[in-house]
Amino acid sequence: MLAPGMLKQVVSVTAQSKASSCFKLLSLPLLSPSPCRIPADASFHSTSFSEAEPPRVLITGGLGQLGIGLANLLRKRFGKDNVILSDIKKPSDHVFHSGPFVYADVLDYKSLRELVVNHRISWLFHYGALLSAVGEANVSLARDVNITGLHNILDVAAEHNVRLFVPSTIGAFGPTSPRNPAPDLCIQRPRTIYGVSKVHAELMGEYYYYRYGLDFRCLRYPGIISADSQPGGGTTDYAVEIFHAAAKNGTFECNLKASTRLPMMYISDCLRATLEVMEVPAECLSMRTYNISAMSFTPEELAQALRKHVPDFQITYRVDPLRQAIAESWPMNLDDSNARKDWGWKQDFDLPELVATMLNFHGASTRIAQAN
Ligand code: AKB
Repeated sequence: MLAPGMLKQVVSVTAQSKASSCFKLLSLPLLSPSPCRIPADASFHSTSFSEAEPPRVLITGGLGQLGIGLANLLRKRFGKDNVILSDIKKPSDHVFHSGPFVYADVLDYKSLRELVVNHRISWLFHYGALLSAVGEANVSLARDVNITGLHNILDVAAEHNVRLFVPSTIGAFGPTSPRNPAPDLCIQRPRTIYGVSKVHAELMGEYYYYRYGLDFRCLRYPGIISADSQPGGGTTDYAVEIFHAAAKNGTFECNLKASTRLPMMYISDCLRATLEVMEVPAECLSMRTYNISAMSFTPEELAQALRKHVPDFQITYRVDPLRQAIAESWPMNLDDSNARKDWGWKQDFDLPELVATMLNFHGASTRIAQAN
Protein backbone atom coordinates (compact mmCIF):
# COMPACT_ATOMS: atom_id res chain seq x y z
CA MET A 1 0.00 0.00 0.00
CA LEU A 2 1.24 3.50 -0.74
CA ALA A 3 1.78 5.98 2.09
CA PRO A 4 -0.16 9.27 1.55
CA GLY A 5 3.06 11.16 0.69
CA MET A 6 3.97 8.54 -1.92
CA LEU A 7 0.52 8.75 -3.44
CA LYS A 8 0.97 12.50 -3.94
CA GLN A 9 4.32 11.79 -5.61
CA VAL A 10 2.83 9.16 -7.96
CA VAL A 11 0.03 11.53 -8.94
CA SER A 12 2.44 14.35 -9.69
CA VAL A 13 4.80 12.05 -11.66
CA THR A 14 1.83 10.75 -13.67
CA ALA A 15 0.62 14.27 -14.30
CA GLN A 16 4.09 15.35 -15.37
CA SER A 17 4.56 12.42 -17.71
CA LYS A 18 1.11 13.03 -19.21
CA ALA A 19 1.99 16.67 -19.82
CA SER A 20 5.40 15.87 -21.26
CA SER A 21 3.98 13.12 -23.49
CA CYS A 22 1.44 15.65 -24.77
CA PHE A 23 4.23 18.05 -25.74
CA LYS A 24 6.50 15.32 -27.10
CA LEU A 25 3.82 13.87 -29.31
CA LEU A 26 3.47 17.24 -31.00
CA SER A 27 6.68 16.64 -32.87
CA LEU A 28 5.70 13.23 -34.25
CA PRO A 29 5.21 13.34 -37.99
CA LEU A 30 1.86 11.56 -38.05
CA LEU A 31 -1.37 11.90 -36.16
CA SER A 32 -2.43 9.95 -33.11
CA PRO A 33 -5.61 7.85 -33.08
CA SER A 34 -8.70 9.98 -33.00
CA PRO A 35 -10.98 9.23 -30.05
CA CYS A 36 -13.88 6.99 -30.89
CA ARG A 37 -16.68 8.23 -28.69
CA ILE A 38 -19.66 7.98 -30.98
CA PRO A 39 -22.49 6.74 -28.77
CA ALA A 40 -24.39 3.65 -29.84
CA ASP A 41 -27.56 5.66 -30.45
CA ALA A 42 -25.90 8.32 -32.62
CA SER A 43 -27.65 8.71 -35.93
CA PHE A 44 -24.36 9.13 -37.82
CA HIS A 45 -22.19 6.24 -38.92
CA SER A 46 -18.44 6.42 -38.79
CA THR A 47 -15.56 5.21 -40.85
CA SER A 48 -11.98 4.90 -39.68
CA PHE A 49 -8.67 5.54 -41.38
CA SER A 50 -5.35 3.86 -40.91
CA GLU A 51 -3.25 5.48 -38.21
CA ALA A 52 -0.12 4.64 -40.15
CA GLU A 53 -1.11 6.99 -42.97
CA PRO A 54 -0.90 10.77 -43.01
CA PRO A 55 -4.24 12.55 -42.80
CA ARG A 56 -6.07 13.44 -46.01
CA VAL A 57 -6.84 17.13 -45.55
CA LEU A 58 -9.50 19.46 -46.96
CA ILE A 59 -9.32 23.23 -46.39
CA THR A 60 -12.49 25.24 -47.08
CA GLY A 61 -12.37 28.99 -47.80
CA GLY A 62 -8.78 28.29 -48.78
CA LEU A 63 -8.13 31.49 -50.74
CA GLY A 64 -8.63 33.79 -47.75
CA GLN A 65 -5.87 35.15 -45.53
CA LEU A 66 -4.84 31.83 -44.00
CA GLY A 67 -5.65 28.92 -46.32
CA ILE A 68 -2.71 29.06 -48.71
CA GLY A 69 -0.17 29.38 -45.89
CA LEU A 70 -1.82 26.54 -44.03
CA ALA A 71 -1.80 24.35 -47.15
CA ASN A 72 1.93 25.03 -47.60
CA LEU A 73 2.65 24.05 -44.00
CA LEU A 74 0.51 20.91 -44.15
CA ARG A 75 1.88 19.86 -47.53
CA LYS A 76 5.42 19.99 -46.16
CA ARG A 77 4.31 17.78 -43.31
CA PHE A 78 1.91 15.35 -44.95
CA GLY A 79 2.78 15.45 -48.64
CA LYS A 80 1.51 17.70 -51.42
CA ASP A 81 -1.25 15.41 -52.66
CA ASN A 82 -2.71 14.85 -49.19
CA VAL A 83 -3.80 18.46 -48.80
CA ILE A 84 -6.68 19.80 -50.91
CA LEU A 85 -7.33 23.52 -50.96
CA SER A 86 -10.87 24.59 -51.86
CA ASP A 87 -12.84 27.78 -52.42
CA ILE A 88 -15.57 29.24 -54.63
CA LYS A 89 -13.07 31.72 -56.12
CA LYS A 90 -10.65 31.10 -58.99
CA PRO A 91 -7.12 30.41 -57.77
CA SER A 92 -4.04 32.15 -59.18
CA ASP A 93 -1.80 30.12 -61.50
CA HIS A 94 0.73 29.77 -58.71
CA VAL A 95 -1.81 28.37 -56.22
CA PHE A 96 -3.36 26.12 -58.85
CA HIS A 97 -0.01 24.59 -59.71
CA SER A 98 1.29 24.21 -56.19
CA GLY A 99 -1.08 21.40 -55.15
CA PRO A 100 -4.62 20.01 -55.44
CA PHE A 101 -7.34 22.65 -55.69
CA VAL A 102 -11.09 22.04 -56.02
CA TYR A 103 -14.25 24.15 -56.12
CA ALA A 104 -16.23 23.74 -52.90
CA ASP A 105 -19.23 25.75 -51.76
CA VAL A 106 -19.84 25.26 -48.04
CA LEU A 107 -23.54 25.89 -48.65
CA ASP A 108 -23.76 22.79 -50.85
CA TYR A 109 -23.95 19.86 -48.47
CA LYS A 110 -24.12 17.15 -51.14
CA SER A 111 -21.01 18.27 -52.96
CA LEU A 112 -19.12 18.66 -49.68
CA ARG A 113 -20.04 15.09 -48.84
CA GLU A 114 -18.94 13.95 -52.29
CA LEU A 115 -15.57 15.65 -51.80
CA VAL A 116 -15.02 14.09 -48.39
CA VAL A 117 -15.94 10.64 -49.66
CA ASN A 118 -14.10 10.77 -53.00
CA HIS A 119 -10.90 12.12 -51.48
CA ARG A 120 -11.15 10.08 -48.27
CA ILE A 121 -10.79 13.22 -46.19
CA SER A 122 -9.83 12.62 -42.55
CA TRP A 123 -9.00 16.19 -41.42
CA LEU A 124 -10.99 19.28 -42.34
CA PHE A 125 -10.00 22.90 -41.72
CA HIS A 126 -13.06 25.08 -42.15
CA TYR A 127 -12.03 28.63 -43.10
CA GLY A 128 -15.05 29.60 -45.20
CA ALA A 129 -16.50 32.62 -43.35
CA LEU A 130 -17.21 36.36 -43.64
CA LEU A 131 -15.18 38.52 -41.22
CA SER A 132 -16.45 41.14 -38.76
CA ALA A 133 -16.75 44.38 -40.75
CA VAL A 134 -17.86 42.80 -44.02
CA GLY A 135 -20.33 40.62 -42.09
CA GLU A 136 -22.05 43.74 -40.69
CA ALA A 137 -22.36 45.07 -44.23
CA ASN A 138 -24.07 41.87 -45.37
CA VAL A 139 -25.76 40.16 -42.45
CA SER A 140 -27.86 37.67 -44.37
CA LEU A 141 -24.88 36.43 -46.41
CA ALA A 142 -22.80 36.20 -43.21
CA ARG A 143 -25.59 34.24 -41.56
CA ASP A 144 -25.76 31.83 -44.49
CA VAL A 145 -22.03 31.28 -44.92
CA ASN A 146 -21.00 31.38 -41.25
CA ILE A 147 -23.93 29.49 -39.74
CA THR A 148 -25.57 27.34 -42.44
CA GLY A 149 -22.15 26.59 -43.94
CA LEU A 150 -20.91 25.48 -40.53
CA HIS A 151 -23.92 23.17 -40.09
CA ASN A 152 -23.06 21.44 -43.37
CA ILE A 153 -19.45 21.06 -42.33
CA LEU A 154 -20.37 19.67 -38.90
CA ASP A 155 -22.73 17.11 -40.42
CA VAL A 156 -20.28 15.96 -43.08
CA ALA A 157 -17.46 15.73 -40.54
CA ALA A 158 -19.50 13.83 -37.98
CA GLU A 159 -20.93 11.50 -40.60
CA HIS A 160 -17.52 10.58 -41.97
CA ASN A 161 -15.42 10.56 -38.80
CA VAL A 162 -13.41 13.59 -39.88
CA ARG A 163 -11.29 15.54 -37.37
CA LEU A 164 -12.57 19.10 -37.68
CA PHE A 165 -10.83 22.41 -37.03
CA VAL A 166 -12.93 25.59 -36.99
CA PRO A 167 -11.23 28.90 -36.21
CA SER A 168 -12.90 31.16 -33.68
CA THR A 169 -11.72 34.64 -32.78
CA ILE A 170 -11.50 37.49 -30.30
CA GLY A 171 -14.73 38.53 -32.07
CA ALA A 172 -16.54 35.79 -30.12
CA PHE A 173 -16.30 38.05 -27.05
CA GLY A 174 -18.43 41.13 -26.49
CA PRO A 175 -18.67 44.29 -24.38
CA THR A 176 -19.72 42.35 -21.27
CA SER A 177 -16.78 39.90 -21.48
CA PRO A 178 -13.69 40.58 -19.35
CA ARG A 179 -11.36 42.56 -21.61
CA ASN A 180 -7.92 42.41 -20.08
CA PRO A 181 -7.47 39.51 -20.30
CA ALA A 182 -10.44 37.49 -21.59
CA PRO A 183 -10.26 33.94 -20.18
CA ASP A 184 -11.33 30.83 -22.09
CA LEU A 185 -14.58 30.57 -20.19
CA CYS A 186 -16.52 33.76 -19.56
CA ILE A 187 -19.61 35.69 -20.67
CA GLN A 188 -19.76 35.84 -24.49
CA ARG A 189 -22.35 38.24 -25.82
CA PRO A 190 -20.83 39.57 -29.08
CA ARG A 191 -22.70 42.31 -30.97
CA THR A 192 -21.66 41.38 -34.52
CA ILE A 193 -23.12 38.64 -36.72
CA TYR A 194 -19.53 37.40 -37.10
CA GLY A 195 -19.13 37.08 -33.33
CA VAL A 196 -22.54 35.47 -32.91
CA SER A 197 -21.71 32.95 -35.65
CA LYS A 198 -18.39 32.13 -33.96
CA VAL A 199 -19.97 31.56 -30.52
CA HIS A 200 -22.48 29.37 -32.36
CA ALA A 201 -19.63 27.44 -33.99
CA GLU A 202 -17.85 26.94 -30.65
CA LEU A 203 -21.02 25.66 -29.00
CA MET A 204 -22.17 23.51 -31.91
CA GLY A 205 -18.73 21.92 -32.24
CA GLU A 206 -18.67 21.11 -28.57
CA TYR A 207 -22.22 19.80 -28.74
CA TYR A 208 -21.31 17.49 -31.66
CA TYR A 209 -18.27 16.34 -29.70
CA TYR A 210 -20.35 15.30 -26.68
CA ARG A 211 -23.37 14.09 -28.68
CA TYR A 212 -21.74 12.33 -31.64
CA GLY A 213 -18.07 12.00 -30.76
CA LEU A 214 -17.00 14.49 -33.44
CA ASP A 215 -13.32 15.31 -32.91
CA PHE A 216 -13.88 19.08 -32.99
CA ARG A 217 -10.97 21.44 -32.25
CA CYS A 218 -11.11 25.21 -32.19
CA LEU A 219 -8.77 28.12 -31.46
CA ARG A 220 -9.74 31.72 -30.79
CA TYR A 221 -7.41 33.67 -33.04
CA PRO A 222 -6.33 37.25 -32.34
CA GLY A 223 -5.97 39.61 -35.33
CA ILE A 224 -3.63 37.78 -37.72
CA ILE A 225 -0.85 39.68 -39.48
CA SER A 226 0.38 38.25 -42.74
CA ALA A 227 2.78 39.53 -45.37
CA ASP A 228 1.82 37.76 -48.59
CA SER A 229 -1.93 37.34 -48.10
CA GLN A 230 -4.59 39.95 -47.44
CA PRO A 231 -7.34 39.71 -44.84
CA GLY A 232 -10.74 40.67 -46.22
CA GLY A 233 -13.12 42.91 -44.31
CA GLY A 234 -11.92 42.53 -40.73
CA THR A 235 -11.56 45.06 -37.93
CA THR A 236 -7.90 44.19 -37.35
CA ASP A 237 -6.99 44.64 -41.05
CA TYR A 238 -5.25 47.97 -40.32
CA ALA A 239 -2.38 46.03 -38.71
CA VAL A 240 -1.69 44.33 -42.07
CA GLU A 241 -2.31 47.36 -44.31
CA ILE A 242 0.02 49.58 -42.30
CA PHE A 243 3.03 47.54 -43.44
CA HIS A 244 2.16 47.86 -47.14
CA ALA A 245 1.79 51.61 -46.65
CA ALA A 246 5.01 51.96 -44.64
CA ALA A 247 6.97 50.14 -47.31
CA LYS A 248 5.30 51.94 -50.20
CA ASN A 249 5.07 55.59 -49.23
CA GLY A 250 5.86 55.89 -45.52
CA THR A 251 2.41 57.14 -44.49
CA PHE A 252 -0.76 55.43 -43.32
CA GLU A 253 -4.30 56.54 -42.54
CA CYS A 254 -5.64 54.34 -39.74
CA ASN A 255 -9.36 53.58 -39.36
CA LEU A 256 -9.11 52.87 -35.61
CA LYS A 257 -8.25 55.33 -32.81
CA ALA A 258 -4.59 55.59 -31.79
CA SER A 259 -5.28 54.02 -28.38
CA THR A 260 -7.29 50.96 -29.53
CA ARG A 261 -5.57 47.96 -27.99
CA LEU A 262 -6.18 44.55 -29.59
CA PRO A 263 -4.52 41.12 -29.40
CA MET A 264 -2.50 40.24 -32.53
CA MET A 265 -0.38 37.39 -33.87
CA TYR A 266 2.02 36.77 -36.74
CA ILE A 267 0.66 34.30 -39.29
CA SER A 268 3.36 31.66 -38.87
CA ASP A 269 2.56 31.39 -35.14
CA CYS A 270 -1.14 31.12 -35.97
CA LEU A 271 -0.63 28.35 -38.53
CA ARG A 272 1.75 26.43 -36.27
CA ALA A 273 -0.75 26.64 -33.37
CA THR A 274 -3.44 25.31 -35.71
CA LEU A 275 -1.36 22.32 -36.74
CA GLU A 276 -0.29 21.69 -33.14
CA VAL A 277 -3.80 21.62 -31.75
CA MET A 278 -4.85 19.23 -34.53
CA GLU A 279 -1.97 16.85 -33.82
CA VAL A 280 -2.17 16.80 -30.07
CA PRO A 281 -3.56 13.53 -28.63
CA ALA A 282 -7.19 13.94 -27.59
CA GLU A 283 -6.41 13.04 -23.97
CA CYS A 284 -4.26 16.18 -23.64
CA LEU A 285 -7.16 18.49 -24.47
CA SER A 286 -9.10 19.59 -21.40
CA MET A 287 -11.41 21.68 -23.61
CA ARG A 288 -12.35 21.95 -27.27
CA THR A 289 -11.95 25.71 -27.74
CA TYR A 290 -8.78 27.49 -26.62
CA ASN A 291 -7.64 31.11 -26.60
CA ILE A 292 -4.18 31.64 -28.10
CA SER A 293 -2.24 34.85 -27.77
CA ALA A 294 1.09 36.36 -28.77
CA MET A 295 1.11 40.16 -28.35
CA SER A 296 -1.21 43.10 -27.92
CA PHE A 297 -0.71 46.66 -29.17
CA THR A 298 -2.40 49.90 -30.20
CA PRO A 299 -2.01 51.58 -33.63
CA GLU A 300 0.22 54.20 -31.97
CA GLU A 301 2.49 51.55 -30.44
CA LEU A 302 2.70 49.77 -33.79
CA ALA A 303 3.60 53.04 -35.51
CA GLN A 304 6.36 53.63 -32.93
CA ALA A 305 7.75 50.14 -33.51
CA LEU A 306 7.70 50.83 -37.27
CA ARG A 307 9.58 54.11 -36.82
CA LYS A 308 12.55 52.14 -35.45
CA HIS A 309 13.01 50.91 -39.04
CA VAL A 310 11.38 53.70 -41.03
CA PRO A 311 12.12 56.85 -38.99
CA ASP A 312 10.03 59.17 -41.18
CA PHE A 313 6.93 56.96 -41.01
CA GLN A 314 3.75 58.98 -40.42
CA ILE A 315 0.38 57.77 -39.17
CA THR A 316 -2.85 59.77 -39.31
CA TYR A 317 -6.29 58.79 -38.04
CA ARG A 318 -9.67 58.79 -39.79
CA VAL A 319 -11.82 56.63 -37.54
CA ASP A 320 -14.44 54.33 -39.03
CA PRO A 321 -17.22 54.33 -36.38
CA LEU A 322 -18.37 50.79 -37.26
CA ARG A 323 -14.91 49.26 -36.92
CA GLN A 324 -14.13 51.35 -33.82
CA ALA A 325 -17.30 50.15 -32.06
CA ILE A 326 -16.44 46.55 -32.93
CA ALA A 327 -12.85 46.92 -31.70
CA GLU A 328 -14.00 48.47 -28.43
CA SER A 329 -16.26 45.50 -27.77
CA TRP A 330 -13.35 43.04 -28.14
CA PRO A 331 -10.74 42.04 -25.55
CA MET A 332 -7.41 43.87 -25.33
CA ASN A 333 -5.68 40.64 -24.30
CA LEU A 334 -6.46 36.94 -24.26
CA ASP A 335 -5.60 34.61 -21.40
CA ASP A 336 -4.17 31.54 -23.16
CA SER A 337 -2.79 29.74 -20.09
CA ASN A 338 -4.85 26.59 -20.82
CA ALA A 339 -3.35 26.22 -24.31
CA ARG A 340 0.14 26.67 -22.81
CA LYS A 341 -0.56 24.12 -20.08
CA ASP A 342 -2.44 21.46 -22.08
CA TRP A 343 -0.49 21.28 -25.34
CA GLY A 344 2.54 23.51 -24.89
CA TRP A 345 1.45 26.51 -26.97
CA LYS A 346 4.08 29.26 -27.17
CA GLN A 347 4.44 32.05 -29.72
CA ASP A 348 7.72 32.75 -31.54
CA PHE A 349 6.99 36.34 -32.61
CA ASP A 350 6.75 39.42 -30.40
CA LEU A 351 6.14 42.96 -31.68
CA PRO A 352 9.75 43.88 -32.65
CA GLU A 353 10.22 40.57 -34.45
CA LEU A 354 6.90 40.90 -36.24
CA VAL A 355 7.75 44.41 -37.47
CA ALA A 356 11.21 43.41 -38.71
CA THR A 357 9.82 40.35 -40.51
CA MET A 358 6.94 42.21 -42.15
CA LEU A 359 9.11 45.10 -43.33
CA ASN A 360 11.71 42.72 -44.64
CA PHE A 361 9.06 40.89 -46.64
CA HIS A 362 7.73 44.09 -48.17
CA GLY A 363 11.20 45.11 -49.24
CA ALA A 364 11.04 48.14 -47.00
CA SER A 365 14.78 47.80 -46.83
CA THR A 366 14.89 50.27 -49.73
CA ARG A 367 13.14 52.95 -47.66
CA ILE A 368 15.13 51.98 -44.58
CA ALA A 369 18.38 52.26 -46.51
CA GLN A 370 17.28 55.65 -47.87
CA ALA A 371 16.37 56.81 -44.38
CA ASN A 372 19.74 55.74 -43.01
C1 AKB B 1 -11.59 40.53 -37.91
O1 AKB B 1 -11.03 41.61 -37.64
O2 AKB B 1 -12.77 40.42 -38.21
C2 AKB B 1 -10.76 39.28 -37.81
C3 AKB B 1 -10.82 38.70 -36.45
C4 AKB B 1 -10.10 39.32 -35.33
O3 AKB B 1 -11.45 37.71 -36.25
N1 AKB B 1 -9.40 39.55 -38.18
